[in-house]
Amino acid sequence: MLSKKMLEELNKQMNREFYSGYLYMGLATYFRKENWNGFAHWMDMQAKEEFDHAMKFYQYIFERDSVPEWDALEKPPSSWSSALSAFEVALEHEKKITAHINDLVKLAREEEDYATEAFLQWFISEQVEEEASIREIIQHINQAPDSASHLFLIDRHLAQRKE
Ligand code: OFO
Repeated sequence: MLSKKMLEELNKQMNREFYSGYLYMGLATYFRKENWNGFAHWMDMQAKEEFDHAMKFYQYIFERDSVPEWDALEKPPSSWSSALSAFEVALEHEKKITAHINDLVKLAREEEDYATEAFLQWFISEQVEEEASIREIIQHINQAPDSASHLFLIDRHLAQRKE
């Protein structure tokens, strides 16, 4: 069974992952409203990933003979000033999630909860990938930040995202 503290912290993270999904759906809505359907598709796929992350925590908590608890989710923003600022917000959000995952690993080590530490390793690698892929999109946008045709090419490229 998980310790009380570990359960509380894993539970918070489960709810943060659901919020991440909400945030990406807010971003998808913004891009779709602006007719950037490739960016919107990329955000849809990202939201699905986040809901999968949340479910990994949900299932893991049960596997450890504990019960997850649902929190109310904050309303995500739904408008940004540009594609660049939308992706910058996503990157800042992911950095915060990375810090939370690192804190969880620290707690697992302090508690000598090796199973939770092993469970969290997948998230450590996932955060490296997520930050890198968002950073790459920001770099592409920044190659010609004021060019609509450049943004159009990135939009077409992101429409190809499969998973
Ligand atoms: Fe974006 O990786 Fe989960 O939150």
